[in-house]
Amino acid sequence: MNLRGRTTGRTTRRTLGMLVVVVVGGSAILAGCTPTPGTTATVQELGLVPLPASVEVSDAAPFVLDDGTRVVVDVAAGSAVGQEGAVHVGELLAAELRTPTALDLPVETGPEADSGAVVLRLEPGGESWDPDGLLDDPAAEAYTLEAGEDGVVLASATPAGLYRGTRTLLQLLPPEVEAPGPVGDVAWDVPAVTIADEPRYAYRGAMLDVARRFAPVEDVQRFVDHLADYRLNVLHLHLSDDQGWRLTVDGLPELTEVGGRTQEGWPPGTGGPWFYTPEEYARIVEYAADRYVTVVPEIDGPGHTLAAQSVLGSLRCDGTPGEPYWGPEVNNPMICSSDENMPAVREYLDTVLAAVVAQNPGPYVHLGGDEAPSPAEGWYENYTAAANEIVAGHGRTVMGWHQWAQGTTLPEGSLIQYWGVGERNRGLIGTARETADVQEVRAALAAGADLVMSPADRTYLDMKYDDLTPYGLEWAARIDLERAYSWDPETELTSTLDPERKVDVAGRVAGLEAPLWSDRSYPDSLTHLPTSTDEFVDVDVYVDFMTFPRLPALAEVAWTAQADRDVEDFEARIVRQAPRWDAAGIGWNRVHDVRWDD
Ligand code: TNX
Repeated sequence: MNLRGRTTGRTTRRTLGMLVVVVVGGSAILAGCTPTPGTTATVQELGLVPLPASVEVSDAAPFVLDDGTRVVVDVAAGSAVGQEGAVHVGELLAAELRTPTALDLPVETGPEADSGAVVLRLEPGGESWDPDGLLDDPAAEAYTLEAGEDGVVLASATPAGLYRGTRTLLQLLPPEVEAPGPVGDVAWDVPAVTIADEPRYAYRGAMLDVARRFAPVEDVQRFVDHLADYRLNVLHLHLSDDQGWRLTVDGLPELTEVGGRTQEGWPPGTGGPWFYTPEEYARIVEYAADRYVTVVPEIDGPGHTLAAQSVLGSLRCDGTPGEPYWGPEVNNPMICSSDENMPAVREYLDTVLAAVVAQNPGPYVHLGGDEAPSPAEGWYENYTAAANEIVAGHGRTVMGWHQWAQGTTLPEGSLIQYWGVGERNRGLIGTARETADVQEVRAALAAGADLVMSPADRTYLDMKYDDLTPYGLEWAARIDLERAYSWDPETELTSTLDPERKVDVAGRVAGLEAPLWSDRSYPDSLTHLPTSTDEFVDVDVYVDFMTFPRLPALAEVAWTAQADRDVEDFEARIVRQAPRWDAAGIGWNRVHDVRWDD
């Protein structure tokens, strides 16, 4: 029986991992509840996504935001960094609420107000928390939220936890809270609830491929908003590929001068420039940091490097630069990382990775490593060894796609991103025919790396949903909402045929990431290649359509305990998110596997 979100009278209660079930007269109710009918919303009707760890709804009066409401930031505890962050979270929340409500909502610091306030309280315990630290502790983002007639109290030991709690608070308010301008005639009610919440995984991300299709700063910020609204905390940017180079590199200005002139399907002369100046990139990093979203920059190699090869002849064995590339192929020739050519490759990596580190305060540097056809023994290993050493030398943590684990020099504590197709890999796990994907994951774990799960047939946001999806690809799967939702990162590498055959990932899954590649951001994407750049839709149109509603589903996979997830319950809650997307002007896909009108 599904107890989730069930109304049991005056109080609806579900508590992570400790549901106390009492069977009365043949039907299960939750202990502590009085089974009398009431008008109180059920947890399901609140429509929170991701579902918090514990939600109690009471039939007490709601808190109503009005002219007298203040935002009070209580920073009696905490480090200087924590206090500064908490004030900042309070200011951000007040600014977001002022837009639709047109209320004053002054922000004050100091001890808690008696009533009529939204209080953000920094609690002791987060003194060693570092906004640029590793994402390895889910408890760092835990928060509690209590709302009642007198006010709202949101508490956490870190500003990141406070910020996550503010996203839940916004979801408790009416959908109009997402509107970009003032909305009249709305009762700005927060229902009386008690929430205690903490994510399942510490690393919860999405990736944007700005190399195949460039996204201007405003569009990247819009994507960050999408992530932040669903309590995700990582923005992985795929900054270089065959078709373009988007990050400026001190000492190698040609990389963006030339590499910023192409994107996939857009040859030189069709527009641009398509790269982030240092100021623009800093704006992205700051915007993300304000929302406690860590930017993970990726410089792909040794494959996916035709853009670099088109300006640096030293990366090719014949010493002459190649042509700029804007075609659709993958598996193109890799950097010439023969023993003889490694000094040149090393110089390139030193220069590029220094620029990456200088522009990214976060702890991770993603080095790519996918789809690199190595023509000779040792080339791939030469490249990974040099890159690993340089990143470690900067005190940063290496990330790579799972092929990166082929190198023998993976530093302990690296993060390896698994992007295999579950349906192709799982049946063979633990047999003599186990796939290279799975063997590479085993090598990564043996080297002391942890995993970020991005199985392509679950998490790839560039896969079509179904027949009706105009954009994207389908090589991994068609991913409808249920397919995105109904899987478990902990058993993704367990055989479908025999649960004894598995990769032991216990304690080694850092989290998950949903990559949005942008190889095909135009309609009829499977039947033809574009003959004109007019065929492309705006980046935000592509992003919104492919992201909603799947990103919220994946955010719940990352946030909510497996035992608390149920696809029917999720569908009942996600339909309540749709009016919020409408209010925010998000061009979401009304996927047919959900009854949106219910
Ligand atoms: C595979 S996933 C790729 C990308 C493509 C993507 C398209 C991965 C690490 N490599 O180069 O953009 O498929 O779905």
